[in-house]
Amino acid sequence: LEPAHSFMIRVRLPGGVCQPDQWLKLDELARTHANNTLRLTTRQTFQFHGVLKRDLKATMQGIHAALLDTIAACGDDNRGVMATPLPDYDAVHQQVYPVAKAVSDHLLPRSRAYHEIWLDEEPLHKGAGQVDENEEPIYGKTYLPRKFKIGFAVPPVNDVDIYTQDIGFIAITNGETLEGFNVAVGGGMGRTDNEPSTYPQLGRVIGFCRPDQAVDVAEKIVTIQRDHGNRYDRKVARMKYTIDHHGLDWFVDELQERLGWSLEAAREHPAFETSQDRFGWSQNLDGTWNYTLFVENGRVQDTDSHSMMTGLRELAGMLRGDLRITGNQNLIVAKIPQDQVDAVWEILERHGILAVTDRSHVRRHSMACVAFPTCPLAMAESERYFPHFMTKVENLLAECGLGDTPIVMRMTGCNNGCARPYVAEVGFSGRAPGKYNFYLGGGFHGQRLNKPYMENVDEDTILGELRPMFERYAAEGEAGEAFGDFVIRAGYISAVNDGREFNA
Ligand code: SRM
Ligand code: SF4
Repeated sequence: LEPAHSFMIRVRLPGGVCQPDQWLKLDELARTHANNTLRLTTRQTFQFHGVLKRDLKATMQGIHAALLDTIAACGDDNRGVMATPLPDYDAVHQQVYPVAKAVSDHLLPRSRAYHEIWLDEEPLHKGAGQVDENEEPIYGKTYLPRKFKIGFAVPPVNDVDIYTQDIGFIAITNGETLEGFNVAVGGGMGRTDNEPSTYPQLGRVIGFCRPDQAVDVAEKIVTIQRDHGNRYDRKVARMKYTIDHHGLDWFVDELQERLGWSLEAAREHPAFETSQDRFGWSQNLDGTWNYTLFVENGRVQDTDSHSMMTGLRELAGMLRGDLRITGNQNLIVAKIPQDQVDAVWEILERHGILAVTDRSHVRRHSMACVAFPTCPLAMAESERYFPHFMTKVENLLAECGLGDTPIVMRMTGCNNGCARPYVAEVGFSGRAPGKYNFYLGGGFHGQRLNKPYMENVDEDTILGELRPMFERYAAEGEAGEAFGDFVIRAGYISAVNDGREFNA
């Protein structure tokens, strides 16, 4: 008998844009081969959980039938490329999205192994799965030392946490025209507990490139990391360590040499204001509408209180627009024609989806990673526990007179940082069942790292610590002052603008 091993499958979906017929196919696969849920991820794509080994191939072929794939969604290569999905900035989005897609396509592994293994393509030569150096002009035979991540942000919205990406492209616009991108390099979240040589880091801006130069810039940066990243110790193999080890000046020189030209000086852009999604209705330039839904921790499913999975299936079946997954695990029903607005609203209402969207600011500014029961690296609960924890935080905020204050809170089940907790104003990472490291002082719009405040503490301790901070914030916080800024000004924690200060 074949063992009932079960697997997670992650779809590749650059920029999070999904057509309604693709949604319908993925929904069908989730019901036939996975655990009846779709999981929207922090990198704007779908994960299936609980796919049995014997169903793997059928699921992969089903994903292929939806004109999607899972190539490079995992592995030591360039992962899913993120892009601000805001359709109501449509003129700019329409120019940024194709660049993000082009970078994603260009950095795909060229090997046909995926097609040979999953789609029954005839092996070209050698055995299935072998890599020929000539087939992989960018990655070579041994690929990258570690995973690699790229994002595109459109200021003032930092909904892709641009400074946490290995390469962050920040759109520079002139009115509705995209002029190019400021390029930030060397961001990343992953760290290891009790290993001070590891730390989260923020990307640093090294210059400006035009839209038609972005693919070249991305490729050359990837090759620097390929050639100079640490291949001996995976814990310090991400590009942030390569840059910190050799120095930013060395990196810029190396890039210039590989490009054969220099980046221009970085340009001014409107300040980032938020890392969150704009919930509710917004209108596009062409008169179509978008509705951004809060999907708690990205889990699309039917529950006792709502039938989100069924409702979104019904919606995808009639929608003449598209569906966009945000970097905050939420969903935008996008480009809804005027004559479908009432029908979309009726479906969302009838399935109880609107009621789930209408939650407190603090909850809608929150994210939790998957963790138990599917993540093999989890040390504590995250997705299943965080909603209960958030209810306690909401109550505490109300008791402290802070009402519906937005605070960015994020939780992960281990130190890897899949919900980007180290740029949250308040972050948690699991240490053991019921125990978390507690971080404070991140920037409201992802501009600053937080710092370890307490280690290995339980819920009572966390809430006990937060109460006096919230009370002081209510009494002493200045107008418009974010909680993450307040805890620094009030002396609870020091500011971390460079990851090398995180463990200090
Ligand atoms: Fe992640 C590994 C889930 C975004 C840093 N991540 C994993 C694995 C695959 C566990 C494993 O290796 O066996 C998790 C699967 C759990 C499950 O049951 O589904 C997992 N990561 C996720 C997702 C689904 C979290 C979520 O709740 O949405 C996100 C999927 C993103 C996607 O669609 O591609 C996810 N992971 C991230 C992010 C956030 C981001 O990329 O913006 C990070 C931090 C950013 C970064 O990479 O610096 C992240 N995941 C990691 C790491 C640590 C990497 C490091 O540099 O140390 C691991 C473990 C590893 O690579 O060794 C990891
Ligand atoms: Fe798993 Fe840790 Fe990532 Fe959470 S942060 S999904 S527990 S690897």
